[in-house]
Amino acid sequence: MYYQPDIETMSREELSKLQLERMKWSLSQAYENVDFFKRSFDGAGVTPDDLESLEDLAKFPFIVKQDMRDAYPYDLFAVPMKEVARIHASSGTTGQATVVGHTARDLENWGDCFARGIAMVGGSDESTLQVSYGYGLFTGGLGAHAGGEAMGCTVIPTSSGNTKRQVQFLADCGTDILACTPSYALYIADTAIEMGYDPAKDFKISGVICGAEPASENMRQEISDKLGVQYCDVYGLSEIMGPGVAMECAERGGLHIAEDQFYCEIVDPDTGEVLPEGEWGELVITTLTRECTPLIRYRTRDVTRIVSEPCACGRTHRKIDRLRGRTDDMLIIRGVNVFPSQIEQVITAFPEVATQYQIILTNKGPLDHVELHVETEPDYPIDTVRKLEDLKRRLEAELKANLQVAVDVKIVEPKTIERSMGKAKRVIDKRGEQA
Ligand code: DLL
Repeated sequence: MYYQPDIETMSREELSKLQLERMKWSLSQAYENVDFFKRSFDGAGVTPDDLESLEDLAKFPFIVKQDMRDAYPYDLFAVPMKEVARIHASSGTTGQATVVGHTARDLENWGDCFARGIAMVGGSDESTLQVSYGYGLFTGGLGAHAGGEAMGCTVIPTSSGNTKRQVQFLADCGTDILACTPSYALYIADTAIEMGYDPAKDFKISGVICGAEPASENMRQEISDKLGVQYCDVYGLSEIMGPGVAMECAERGGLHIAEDQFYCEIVDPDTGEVLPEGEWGELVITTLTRECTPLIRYRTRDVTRIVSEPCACGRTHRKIDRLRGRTDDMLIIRGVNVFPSQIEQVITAFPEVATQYQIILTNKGPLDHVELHVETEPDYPIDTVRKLEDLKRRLEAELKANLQVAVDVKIVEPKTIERSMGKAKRVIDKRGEQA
């Protein structure tokens, strides 16, 4: 039921004590060993000695993604290279890659964090875990793998890709738990169905551990129904560790933060002020145990809120709500703020429409123009222009009613939007491109 019951069900009082002790250690680890933190704390007029309570953390300056890029590759490391067991790096598609190092102890903690989530979907040392996240510099594959090994599972490291073979392993090797992105889970489920299986009946699988990108409630439901599984949402980011920073138990209603390892705050993305508990804002994370790359108040740009009501599962660690998206993914359509996941939630309520879509942003004069490409489901053939126009009109009306935005819907043929085996690319920004 639990992987580390002593830690996962610790009283709030004990947990706060542990967090404070570890936070003091982490601030010193950063301040004494990393030039960046020495300069940034000194600039703000604070030293680790100024931390007497957890709330005092708000006196310390933030670190942002650009600081990590500037420190490329090793300037944020707090230990000598001899102690660095592995490095990971973010993809760098939006700029210079950011490199993060892990000591052997950091890797062990990471495996433990992910293993807690395996227990949350009912896994044990008797489970077979198929890891269909990509292996490599991306943290998905190796992070989930470490969790499986920590738990003592049989791990099948299929990595992402070769989807028919993924299905074959699910069918033949008795996979209990599948770990991959939600868009890939859906692709695997659809491929299995196309191959003539009914995964919910034919496969042993009982849980999926999906993360690395947002998924709407309808998309999660579709994955759970098609595969016949419990859905566990896993959150993480390469800067902070990788998958396992927070994971969702069977009670749902949010993802338990590994609070013995990470301290979370929610701040106003514009002012940086810490917001009262329960309010939505930007998640800021401080690592409490990381030896190689301690990060103090890292601005994740992820939008969520903290859920602190006690959970029926017995775990005492607070939760973050399911992520809405990233502050930098937020579309501002004629003044209205919209996350792609909100668009997904609206369109996936239409049975005629598949859970695959793309948002194309262009300029029309001075205004942003939003075109939404959606596919029809093969089971709902749209054979007349009138039916097609009717569906388009209903989709546009529903988007307008729910999100107050005018979106130009384009209905495309089934299976023409590119499928993803990792993180799906939902938004294509062509603003600023020459016509
Ligand atoms: O995506 C780590 C990971 C791998 C998490 C596998 C979960 C499963 P990065 O590539 O650094 O690391 O991307 C991190 O992905 O800041 C979020 O914006 C987004 N993200 C991660 N998990 C979720 C989730 C990995 N469960 C960025 N829901 C983060 C929504 C997520 N977005």
